[in-house]
Amino acid sequence: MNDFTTITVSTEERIGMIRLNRPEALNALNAELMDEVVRAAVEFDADPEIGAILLSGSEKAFAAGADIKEMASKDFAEMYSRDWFGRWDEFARLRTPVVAAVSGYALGGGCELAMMADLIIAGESAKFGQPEIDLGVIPGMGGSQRLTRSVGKAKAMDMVLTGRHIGAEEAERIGLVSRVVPDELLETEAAKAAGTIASKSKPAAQMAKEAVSAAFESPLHQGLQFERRLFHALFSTEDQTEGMAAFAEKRSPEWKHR
Ligand code: CO8
Repeated sequence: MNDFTTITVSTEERIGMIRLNRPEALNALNAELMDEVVRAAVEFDADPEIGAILLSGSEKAFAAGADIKEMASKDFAEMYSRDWFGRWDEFARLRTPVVAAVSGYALGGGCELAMMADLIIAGESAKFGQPEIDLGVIPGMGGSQRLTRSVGKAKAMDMVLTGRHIGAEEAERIGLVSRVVPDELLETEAAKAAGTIASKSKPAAQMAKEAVSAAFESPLHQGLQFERRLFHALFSTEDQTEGMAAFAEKRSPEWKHR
């Protein structure tokens, strides 16, 4: 996993780290970057030694959107027949929990990519927005759907129709991000959160992600039924026995499945 040109990839303990690295374009998402991020993430997802994936950008930009220069001359037939950017769905379907560390601009596709992560940890400088309207288009990587489910109609309409950027504090207030931390602590705090997730029982963490994700995609009664079935299923794992025994014995659990 080292033949990448638009990202850098590394591992630290049980965390798979992917850093967007196109500084000349503020990490704008082009087709090559999408292929590389998806390839690296899918490899981490299949690696039993990895318990969480950490996605980050640079100090100035997580990602300033889809690459406008790459898209500008395309026509409908090409966008449609190549299902432009459809591969991001593979990233959204990862089973390993994903933490996004966002500082600077997370605009358009950058905001949408962050929203594919399970936790967004933002530095105080983070700016989120869906400014596609100013390019004569609309969000195309989930902005009208995931954003609306996360923050509700009022704020989603405001962002998608006006294109205004919101700061980290507002993003946390409306439920778009999980936590805001000082910029200088972003990397450490995001790695700490990813490390905490990676230290849990892996089947429990994967099922927790699956269950919360189901709330996004199904009616309440189906989501509740799905959650309950997953909960039942976890009683077939050694980690359930160990976790509950450790609680009763007032000690830390030793997970068998990580
Ligand atoms: N695409 C391509 N290049 C970009 C992008 C981008 N999205 N953003 C910045 N760049 C480039 C600039 O062109 C510039 O390059 P150069 O030096 O060669 O001129 C370099 O990055 C630095 O940018 P700026 O000089 O503009 O930096 P500033 O600090 O002045 O401004 C901003 C930073 C405000 C972030 C500004 O760059 C900007 O407004 N960028 C565009 C933001 C935007 O509109 N994003 C939405 C793009 S559309 C989208 O994301 C749709 C997603 C869905 C696609 C789904 C398809 C199915």
